[in-house]
Amino acid sequence: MTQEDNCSCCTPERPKDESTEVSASANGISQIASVSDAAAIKAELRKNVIGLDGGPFAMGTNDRRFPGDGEGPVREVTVDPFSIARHSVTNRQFASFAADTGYATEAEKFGWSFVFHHFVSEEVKKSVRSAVQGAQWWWQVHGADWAHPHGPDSDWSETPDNPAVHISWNDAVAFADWAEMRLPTEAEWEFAARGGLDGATFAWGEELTPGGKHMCNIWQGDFPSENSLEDGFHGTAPVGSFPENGYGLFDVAGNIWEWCSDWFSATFHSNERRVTRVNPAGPRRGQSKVTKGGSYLCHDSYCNRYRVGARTSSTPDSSTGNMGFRLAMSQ
Ligand SMILES: [Ca+2]
Ligand SMILES: [Cu+2]
Repeated sequence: MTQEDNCSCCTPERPKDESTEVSASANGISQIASVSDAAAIKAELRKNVIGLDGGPFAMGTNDRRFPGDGEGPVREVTVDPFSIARHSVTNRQFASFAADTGYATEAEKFGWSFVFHHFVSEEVKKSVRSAVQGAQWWWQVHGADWAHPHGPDSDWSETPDNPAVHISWNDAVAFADWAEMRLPTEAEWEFAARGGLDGATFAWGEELTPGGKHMCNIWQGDFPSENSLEDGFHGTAPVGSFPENGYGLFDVAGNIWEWCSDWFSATFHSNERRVTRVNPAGPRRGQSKVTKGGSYLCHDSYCNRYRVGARTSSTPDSSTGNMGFRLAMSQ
């Protein structure tokens, strides 16, 4: 498996020639007994949002470390009022959707997803045949999907309040449709994540660990071999484990990458005359979708994309153990 994308450290993509296997699915469905009923979860999702007034803000950064990401230039962008979830969709919430609809995610249809090597059990290791070139810590694990986040011998119900992962962009949209909500645009996501701080590096200010306090779930130690766990978490943390930002949003930095609705381009937004700065929604078409926030695998030594203006992307059918989503609504 090859991986030419320059941010494969963050989120590898599904190969283009991949064909779907017979669904190994139905695994999520077996959990019906312990799953809350759909109407209650939908009500919970719509209730657990923050209404924001929108307005102008400075979007992006002029950081030059990842030129292929197109973080810059910093530009004034205006968004209309909208509402956004305080935290990403959890395993418990996704289980309710899967049980209610019988929806099979793309990881289930393809029969595999990317799992970080530390989380694969000795037993499952024996069946792993492939890792991502240039990002050997990402293993192709058969039977890994949202319901089996570390592979077939793991189960979502062990971590019900952790963010649902191995969710492709297409899966996230299907969930949003079910909830009668939507994905945020990148501009909305970043407006909300900034929490009212103007042009700050992080969602809480300029210092990564103010007063020595960990503000998000990222990697400490030597990536990708040794995680010293100073923030308390190796993989995903339950949503809301770290302080909320100025608008009351949790985990906008680290934990998991979150999908936005926009197609990704590194340059589209830089042409002031040709693109709108009011409610921008990205290019009309593209190859990959924007993701924001960074994940539990980000470490300053190779990837500090937990900065609030950072971004990367992945193809809409890709899934990994560090990608999920949060929902938004128009007002
Ligand atoms: Ca961590
Ligand atoms: Cu990263």
